[in-house]
Amino acid sequence: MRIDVLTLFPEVCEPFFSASILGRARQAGHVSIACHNIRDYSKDPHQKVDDRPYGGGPGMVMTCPPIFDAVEAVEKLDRRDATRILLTPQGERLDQRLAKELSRRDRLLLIAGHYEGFDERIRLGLSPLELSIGDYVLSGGEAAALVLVDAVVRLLPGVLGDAESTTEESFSLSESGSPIRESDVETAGGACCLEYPQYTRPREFRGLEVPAVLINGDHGKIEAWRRAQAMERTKKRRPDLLSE
Ligand code: 6GU
Repeated sequence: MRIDVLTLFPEVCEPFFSASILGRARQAGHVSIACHNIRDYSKDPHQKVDDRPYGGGPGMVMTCPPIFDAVEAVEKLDRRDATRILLTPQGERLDQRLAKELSRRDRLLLIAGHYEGFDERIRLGLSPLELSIGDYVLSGGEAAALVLVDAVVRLLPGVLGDAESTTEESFSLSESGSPIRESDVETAGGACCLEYPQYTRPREFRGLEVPAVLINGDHGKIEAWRRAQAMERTKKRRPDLLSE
């Protein structure tokens, strides 16, 4: 997969893409990620990329020319067709199902804006998917772009080792695309979504003991305990996931 990110802050994005699992995925060649500064495509003498809204009102609006020029120039860097994605709080909410779907594309082109919004003709002319990462307002799309890239790249084949496998974790997807744990798919009634509680050494910390069932080595009992804990936790914290 190839991912290009158009942003006013490439220096903020780049270190995130170089660390940890993403950095390893790039080095191993599972994904190539490039950040591009939208300002480099501004033909304004002061490299402006925003302007005041027609009709008045507060704030500034991202202008069309630098974004169109950046999209067209960056798309030419590779022959594969890019799925264009505009990060905006008005977009469809990103979830695990959507991340999985995006992980099957050859190429993503992310556009992260700042200021009060985008000139509407960016939507009309570039026909991007519009994605949001949740119902709150960020001061720019960069943090959302980082979230999206992380969620997608870790789903690419070979990126996670066995130890980090995605099949047991919260929101792992079954074949049907519903957010249930694969390990719970056979026990249809016991489908649930949030992770069970985890413990590691030491066995006792400030008076808090590791549950005895985890130490006894009875894997059947451990499995049953984890299933019950996960169900209880999901009921309490995210009943919406069980009603789906
Ligand atoms: Cl994608 N952008 C901004 N500015 N705020 C957001 C968002 C995106 N997703 C949630 N809040």
